[in-house]
Amino acid sequence: MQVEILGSVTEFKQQNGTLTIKTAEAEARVYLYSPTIIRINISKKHSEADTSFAVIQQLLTDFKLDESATTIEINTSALKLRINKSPLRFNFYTADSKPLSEDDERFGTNWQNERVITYRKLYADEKFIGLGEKTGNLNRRGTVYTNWNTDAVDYTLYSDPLYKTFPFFIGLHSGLTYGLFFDNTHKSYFDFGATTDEQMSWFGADGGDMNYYFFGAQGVAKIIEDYTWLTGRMEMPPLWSLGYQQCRWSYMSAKEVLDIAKTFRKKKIPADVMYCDIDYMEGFKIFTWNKKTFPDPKSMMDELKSMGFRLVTIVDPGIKIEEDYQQYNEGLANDYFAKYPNGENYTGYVWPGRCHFPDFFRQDVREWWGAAFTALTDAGVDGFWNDMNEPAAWGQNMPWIVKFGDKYMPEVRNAYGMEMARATYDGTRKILGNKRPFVLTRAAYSGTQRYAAVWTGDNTGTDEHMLLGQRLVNSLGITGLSFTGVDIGGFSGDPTPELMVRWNSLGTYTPMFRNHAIKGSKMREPWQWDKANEQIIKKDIEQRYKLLPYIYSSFYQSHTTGLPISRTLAIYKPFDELIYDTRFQNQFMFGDALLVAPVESTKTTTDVYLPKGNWYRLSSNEKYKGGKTVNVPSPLTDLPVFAKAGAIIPMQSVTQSTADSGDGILQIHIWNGKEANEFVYYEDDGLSYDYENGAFYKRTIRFNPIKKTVSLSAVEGTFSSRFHKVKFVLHGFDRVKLKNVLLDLKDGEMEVIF
Ligand code: MIG
Repeated sequence: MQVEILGSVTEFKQQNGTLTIKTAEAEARVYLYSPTIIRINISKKHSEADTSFAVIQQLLTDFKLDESATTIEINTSALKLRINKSPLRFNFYTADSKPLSEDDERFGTNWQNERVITYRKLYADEKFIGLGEKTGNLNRRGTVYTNWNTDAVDYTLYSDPLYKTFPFFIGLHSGLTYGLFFDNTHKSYFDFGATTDEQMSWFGADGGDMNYYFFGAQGVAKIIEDYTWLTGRMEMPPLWSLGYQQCRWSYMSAKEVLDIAKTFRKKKIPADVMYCDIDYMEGFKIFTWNKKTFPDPKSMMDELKSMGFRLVTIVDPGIKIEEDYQQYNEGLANDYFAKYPNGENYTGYVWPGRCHFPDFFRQDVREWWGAAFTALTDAGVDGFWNDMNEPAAWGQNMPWIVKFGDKYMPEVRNAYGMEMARATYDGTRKILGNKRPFVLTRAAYSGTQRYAAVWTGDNTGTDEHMLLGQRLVNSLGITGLSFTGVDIGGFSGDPTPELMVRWNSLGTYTPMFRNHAIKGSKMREPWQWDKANEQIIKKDIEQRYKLLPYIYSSFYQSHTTGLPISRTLAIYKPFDELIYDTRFQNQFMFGDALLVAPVESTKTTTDVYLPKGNWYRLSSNEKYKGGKTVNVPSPLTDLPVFAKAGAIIPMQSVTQSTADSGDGILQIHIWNGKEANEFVYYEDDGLSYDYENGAFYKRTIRFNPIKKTVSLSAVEGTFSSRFHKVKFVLHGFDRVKLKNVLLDLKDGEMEVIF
């Protein structure tokens, strides 16, 4: 094998927003997407098609070059790209010339046959965060990762790869931040200085182009904003999907589904969603119902709906090979399945037995797949769970000679799950008309946030997995995936009652709050854990429902800025060393105002690191001074959660589901602080796309400690709030007249002096 390292520039030209640079080995192209985003594409064989699964923005058609004898420079208001001509190297600086990220002078970009790698200089204090669903520590320095979407059955705390691919990371050094998105769906590799004598970090792939987007904004949040501008942001989720979700592999009959739903209502434990895992189908055939156990899906759905429940049903990609099965016949007749190069359909074994796999890379196949959901929507289902889309087949090794679209499996495997989620989303959105579908997917690639929520697959019922799960959720948030969850309780193994209780309390503060378990495990519903534990779990689920106005507004923030709901403290305090300490690395901000410290079920006290500033324990209003570690009680009844001084948190009274209209009182809770603060409150019908046409209710809540006021700006949007009164509740204020005031909610500006 030969190594070819990029040599010297032989010629370059700029045309239509593209700077093209030639060397004897390859051709590099440089494009500007915004003053903070520059794309580099280095290739031996440029494809004019230049498609991306992830990127939805267009390049800028004009930028200025500064040339010297040895360099070509692109200078924007925020960023300097200095291109060395001999040899060709790409070095990024801030506008005032501080190094952000530079090629390794010796090796830069190079090839070993088809494999393409870029080596970069490693800075002494450099840290790395990102890559989404990856095990290991928050700071990824000193570790290596591979992207190759995998059905990671029983994964451990160290397994890699898992189900998803997000080749995007953020580097932090010298008080500066940068981001890098390597948009390449081949099997890819990242080495954050693991085995390079602390000299280099590197990334590359088995094939394709060295195609990356460099982000030069300062601040982790700003980089996430830019990355999600480039790859898209989530839409507003259906409000019901933010309620409590009860899943299991599987509730075996309509009767069992209904019995569980009724028990929630009887026990007054709030819940919104029930699930049907694979056993609702006839012989695991996608888009069928088992006629014996689910004889009348429509009436089951009607009954669920009358109780305020929604249903999510699972679909896998594998289409059973069976004569007279509609999807098989149609797929065969229209040639919709993935193939070998000789034209034979690929066959793999999954739950239904021998299966063919839809070629989701084709528009016609996606449309066909999407239209088939009427089998579920006709009954009234509006949630769709996409499993096994790595794609998984028994043996876990789909031959590399299987073709999807015009590409072979190794080139596009990492995007298969995304394309399935896209087909599911587009199809069901069309069928449901103006109603928001809920799509959940296991496999994903960058940009999947446009179509679906994700969960972290088959975890295990241990304390270590609960903490790892939180890191996965926090890390997914860095890569644009805001709507995320883990199987609460752990998919495999039976959690102890203590762990189940603790994990549920963390579920309150997880973007998607879903309890799920493997076949054969003990039943997991909140009432399976003795009376005392049931009461704690109930309280935690109630807390989720109280917080829904805050959570929904936080989703709106994510929809508009890309900031996740669960935020690693690296977003908030990237240069605070202690947040990377393995004792504190699982901590996160849940929205703008709450800091959550996950803690093992076995610990009744725990150390928490509170960043600078003042904090209040949410459960007691006890005040803490930050900038240090504190030891706090952490009984099973009270997960350590802290409100930031100045926090503004809109809440409501407990409801039994999001369909329940509640008492009509919007509570605005404020925790005392020295600095003024504001929060954007957002509401809409929670169900339709009317918000895209102005049918929302939005207002800014302001807290001003100097003027001693809390105010609401005038309403923006045409939607009428479901609340008709507003209650201001003040915490941590000693000498004020009013701690609590109830007023009629008016559309115009409102202000209270306390
Ligand atoms: O081969 O549908 O990760 O959540 O319950 C296992 C059965 C297939 C794997 C999913 C899990 C789901 C299970 N599925």
